[in-house]
Amino acid sequence: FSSMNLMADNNLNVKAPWFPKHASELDNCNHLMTKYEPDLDMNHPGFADKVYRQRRKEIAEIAFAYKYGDPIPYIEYSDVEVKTWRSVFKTVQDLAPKHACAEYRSAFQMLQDEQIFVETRLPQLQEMSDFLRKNTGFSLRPAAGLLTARDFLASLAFRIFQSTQYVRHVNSPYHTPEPDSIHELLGHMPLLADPSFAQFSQEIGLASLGASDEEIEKLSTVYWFTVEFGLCKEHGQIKAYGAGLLSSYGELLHAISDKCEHRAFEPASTAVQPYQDQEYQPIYYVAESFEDAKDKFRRWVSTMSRPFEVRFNPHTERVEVLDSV
Ligand code: TIH
Ligand code: FE2
Repeated sequence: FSSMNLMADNNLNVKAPWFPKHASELDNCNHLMTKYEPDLDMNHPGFADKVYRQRRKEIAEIAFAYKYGDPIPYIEYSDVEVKTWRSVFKTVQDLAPKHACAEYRSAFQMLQDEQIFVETRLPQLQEMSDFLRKNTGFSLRPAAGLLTARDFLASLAFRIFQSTQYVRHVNSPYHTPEPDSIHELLGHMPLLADPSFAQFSQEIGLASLGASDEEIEKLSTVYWFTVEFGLCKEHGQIKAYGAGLLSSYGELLHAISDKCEHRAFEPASTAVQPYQDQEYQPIYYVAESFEDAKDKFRRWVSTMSRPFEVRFNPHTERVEVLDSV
């Protein structure tokens, strides 16, 4: 370590909240939000379904036990789970050619060519992780449910995506307010295989390390309106790149209808736009392109107050901290 790093570390203790410096420290970044869980929320479609709740517990245990470096445990999905997957998969196959951005379509095709995306079974997180690693260096860890924004964003800094592994309830295949493996697989994974998008995701993560609570709130709002619900232009047409749109037949059709508002993506204003996560969004932000969204995002991040810079070293999977004052 250089003395500069040591100094930065000392300063950080007083100036910034703790954050992981190595990918293995993500073992401590798995705090859950207790929102919209089948055990706690009477409106959850699984609330009255004992079998479903038991299944959710089983799969959550796997995520809690997971440690850095472990292979991701294989899940034997039930017939009901595969049925849910199949019905969502088919709608995506129908809608994507017309409404998904080019980067999504091309990764989707690769996933089909490699037989990872097939109608008859859910992809396993481990095979998906291997696929991503080959394409962009991203990899996956299992998550038990919706994580706090700070923990979730921190993992992106290491090109690691924390992914749920359970399946939404069979009674609500076309929209669920909580993340599930179908959302992760069909919504997030194709774009994490795209180099430009992977870079954008990692930059949001890097910006979050050691940020204040207010800044985390802003970054997660930007994440929400881009990675989750973003639209972009392609040859003058509006296409979806947000994972929450691509995994939800219901919301995708809503987002391109005239029942919602489209605004130009502008990080400073997007970051302070309140949002809810129970229903379809009333407002969507439209980027000119990923590259343009990245440029604008970078310029905006550089106005943040953090008194140090971070740099990811892919050889060591370590984040290096550089004092910039
Ligand atoms: N609403 C999405 C779906 O039904 O697939 C899932 C989520 C997107 C964002 C948060 S949860
Ligand atoms: Fe998501």
